[in-house]
Amino acid sequence: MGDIFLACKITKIKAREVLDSRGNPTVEVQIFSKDKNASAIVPSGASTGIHEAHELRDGGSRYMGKGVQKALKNVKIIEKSLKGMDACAQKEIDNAMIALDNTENKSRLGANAILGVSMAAARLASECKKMPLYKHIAALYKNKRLLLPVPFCNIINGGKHAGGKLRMQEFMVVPNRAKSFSEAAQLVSETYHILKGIIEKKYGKSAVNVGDEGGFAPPLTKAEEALTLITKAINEAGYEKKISIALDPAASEFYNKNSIYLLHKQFTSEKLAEHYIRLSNKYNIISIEDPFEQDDFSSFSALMKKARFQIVGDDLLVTNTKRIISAAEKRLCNALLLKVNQIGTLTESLAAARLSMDHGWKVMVSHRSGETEDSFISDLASGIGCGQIKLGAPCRSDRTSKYNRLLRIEEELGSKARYARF
Ligand code: 2PG
Ligand code: MG
Repeated sequence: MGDIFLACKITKIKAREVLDSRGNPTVEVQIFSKDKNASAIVPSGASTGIHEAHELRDGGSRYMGKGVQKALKNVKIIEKSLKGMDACAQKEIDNAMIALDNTENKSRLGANAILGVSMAAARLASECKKMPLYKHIAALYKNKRLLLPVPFCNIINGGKHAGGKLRMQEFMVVPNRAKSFSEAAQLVSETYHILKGIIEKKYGKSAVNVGDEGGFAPPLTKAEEALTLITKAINEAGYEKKISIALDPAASEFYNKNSIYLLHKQFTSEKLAEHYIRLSNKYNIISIEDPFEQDDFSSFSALMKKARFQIVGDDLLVTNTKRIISAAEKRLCNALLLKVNQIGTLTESLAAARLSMDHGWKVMVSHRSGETEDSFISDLASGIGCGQIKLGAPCRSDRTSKYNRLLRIEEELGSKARYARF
């Protein structure tokens, strides 16, 4: 035990500015022990919830104001208080940063500075313990049941992630009846390519350019059009018994202050709820995320009473235990979307997952629209055994890095690998 402690002692923390999948700067943190080092890169959202932890950007003209030099300086401040600590002591590390920041939303040091350190520490700890990251996370979470998650794969991009008129943000295929993660990846990839052919035939070559999460962004206006295309692709692929559909409308983005939701036409929240139910009956939709604006609680609670699909809270919950407690009391949803950068530390992310599971909710680990080659979330989802992960399309390295990491985890687990069911 003493040896492990010595090997995991943090000797240096370095941070650098690197680029994310949209070409914007983000924070990479590298943590060193005597003879090892590990890095992590922080993702970034576009349709961010107003209650998320603070992402510190420099302002000014450099990188159109999006530089992260201030966050890098703050990593230096963090380094002073973490040097000498054990990288395996995730809770102590994260609590020390939370105390140092001492704000409600991590606005002093920046959630991007703090999260980079938190994730890199977990990786260094896993190196020191000579175990894969997912096993280290499973140990932190006290989970004995490793599980390859069902991927929620966003193959038509709308809203803020694409340039068209389609206001709902994400149209996902869910291979929930595959037998393994590798089969799931195959089903999704084939369906994606068949969808490409269908879109190209109908709308021309430029319609298969992709949005921020690797999904296609054809010139559509209504959700129904996207759902019809996807259903056609699933059927042509012959996977109607193995693949379902999920949506993330990201409704905070098309809500106006007069309580109106602006899709291809105006919807009151009651009409929008009816719209979701109709779509779910017609198209085999099993999950809808953020169906309403982040503080439109009464609409969430009304839909929960009627819906048979899973209702996921993203902007609604922002991976924040306070919002989870209040949403559970009010029965606003039945699943947490877990995004590490919404809250800013691994420890708090794990607490959010635990609390949600204790309430009988499902947990879906999620990427951000601004991603990198870092596949941390694949280990996170497998380690906590939550059974669901939201990825983009099986296209572009920022997205496929997560698929590929899950394929490797499955291979590594061999006969012990188990794929979740939905
Ligand atoms: C979402 C995410 C990820 P963003 O709304 O769920 O798909 O988008 O990272 O832009 O918030
Ligand atoms: Mg969302």
